[in-house]
Amino acid sequence: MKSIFVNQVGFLPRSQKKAVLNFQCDEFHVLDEKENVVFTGKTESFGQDDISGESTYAADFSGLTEEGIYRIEAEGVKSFSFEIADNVFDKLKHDVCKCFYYLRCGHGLDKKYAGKYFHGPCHLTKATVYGENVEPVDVSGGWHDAGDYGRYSTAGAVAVAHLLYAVRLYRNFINVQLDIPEEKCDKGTLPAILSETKVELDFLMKMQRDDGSVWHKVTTFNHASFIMPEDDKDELFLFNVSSLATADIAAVFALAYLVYKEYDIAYADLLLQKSLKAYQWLEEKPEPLLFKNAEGSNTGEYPEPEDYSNRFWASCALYEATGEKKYYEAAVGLKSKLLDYDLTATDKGYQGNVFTCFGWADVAGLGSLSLLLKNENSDLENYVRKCFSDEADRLLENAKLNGFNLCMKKEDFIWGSNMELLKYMMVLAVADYLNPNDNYKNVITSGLDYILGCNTVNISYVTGSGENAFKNPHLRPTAIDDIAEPWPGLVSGGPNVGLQDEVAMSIPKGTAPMKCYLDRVECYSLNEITIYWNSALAFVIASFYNK
Ligand code: G3I
Ligand code: 9MR
Ligand code: ZN
Repeated sequence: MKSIFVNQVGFLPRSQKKAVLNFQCDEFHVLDEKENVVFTGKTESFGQDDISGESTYAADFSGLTEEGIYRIEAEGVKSFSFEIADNVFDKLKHDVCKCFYYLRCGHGLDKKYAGKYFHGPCHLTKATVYGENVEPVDVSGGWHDAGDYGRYSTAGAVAVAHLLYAVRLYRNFINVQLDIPEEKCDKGTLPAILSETKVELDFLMKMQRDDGSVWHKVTTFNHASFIMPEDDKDELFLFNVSSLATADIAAVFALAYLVYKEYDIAYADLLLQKSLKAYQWLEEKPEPLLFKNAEGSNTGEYPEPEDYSNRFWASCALYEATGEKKYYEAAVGLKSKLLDYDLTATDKGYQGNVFTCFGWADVAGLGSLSLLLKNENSDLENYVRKCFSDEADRLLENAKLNGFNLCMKKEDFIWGSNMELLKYMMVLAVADYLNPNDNYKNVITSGLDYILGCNTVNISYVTGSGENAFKNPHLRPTAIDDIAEPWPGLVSGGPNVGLQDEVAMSIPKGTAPMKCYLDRVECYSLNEITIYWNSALAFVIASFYNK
């Protein structure tokens, strides 16, 4: 079928603007709302690539800078509409951040703030410490992880970190308005985004044991069936502590200390104290304590093969927070371990430079951000600066290999491929922060174009953003709440060649990576949502507000 793929939200007036066609044409036109031709251009043929499986033709209309709502037309084929405006991403920014509120666990969602998506209190019972004969523990609160109702420490720490590093690097991001309860009652105390991250930080504090270690997760023994959160009454379990969770919590609390101390010194001090306690536990237990699901339990595992990147992040974050040399030295030691691992491991969960990784497992990139923010010209800081510029160069090269100017390769189309892309866009944003460069900006723009509809399934991967946005996330409440559309701002996991659920398996093997996607509620391996996919997009959008 002849199609024109375009970002269905739109473009900033001065940014690169392009659509991608899968057919040849003499000329393409940009039409305004009254169907007047406001721009005419010729396409550039790329040929076929191995991620889209299509012959592609790029239609560049960067020269159109006037604000308005438009479509692309060529040979009678029309694209979905898009906007050019200075505030084109304002709604997206709001929606993507508001999702954390909708995912809150505990006291329920109020109609006043959640509208028709309100629900009753959930998961307030105390959790049984799995395999131990001790008193059950109150770990209420925080955010549901995803389409399931689990709450996982490493995933939560990383999502909070994306948001807090965004606040630190891109100061304007702090002004995002969210219409959440705290924005009304704490006005003047905390900016809304920090009220929202505090919800998760408060929960993560409860996940820490008295000895400083941190439980890996709290979930029911098996995933709930498709029921509302308030109806999920199964026993909650706190599963084993891990050095992964303990290190991530040490890191994110140290980071949060630096952010919250401007607003609430008592809360910031508490965060630092708990961070130090977690770190002390890690010092006393230098061997990795990894995580495996308890026999028979099927909730998210978030397994990692080593804990070096987690310990590296913790050391860098505490170094930034305290200035104590011992943390810097620990980070230098962990740098060597990470390099050895990078050279020898066969089960690496990342492509590219390990010191620029921002995922739920590989978190050394977050440590690198703490070093960059320390900004004292140390050897390690200069080393990670170079890592960002090397990795950004690799990504610019990737973008030349397909017709979408997309910095992904076929290996990146795994479960949560949209996050693989968003992590790369974060790297490019950091590289651009360090050394502003239009090439970085253009590849970030192409990445956002892809997320918002410039892809071969012609779908925007953010609910409520774009004429043809996905509508059927694997998300328990929206699957059963009788409301036609999910709330806006959710990021889909996206195409995955692994086809790891039953309905995904209906996609023929060998289908082009970009097309391995279905907007089906059953497809947890293609169409789930999670907090750390939303937070990664929030970081990227924040980078656009760097004024
Ligand atoms: O590390 C390997 C890499 O070496 C290999 O080349 C590549 C291709 O096969 O796979 C990589 O592993 C992938 C791994 O993520 C690390 O990225 C696995 O295939 C992939 O199955 C795994 O997916 C994770 C999924 O859980 C299953 O474990 C997703 O990243 C992760 O986001 C997702 O998380 C779930 C939680 O468990 C439960 N809550 C919902 C959440 C989102 O779906
Ligand atoms: O709904 C679950 C989703 O959140 C997880 O990412 C996924 C992998 O852990 O598992 C989903 O639950 C499925 C379960 O694993 C197998 N039975 C079907 C469940 C979804 O309907
Ligand atoms: Zn809940």
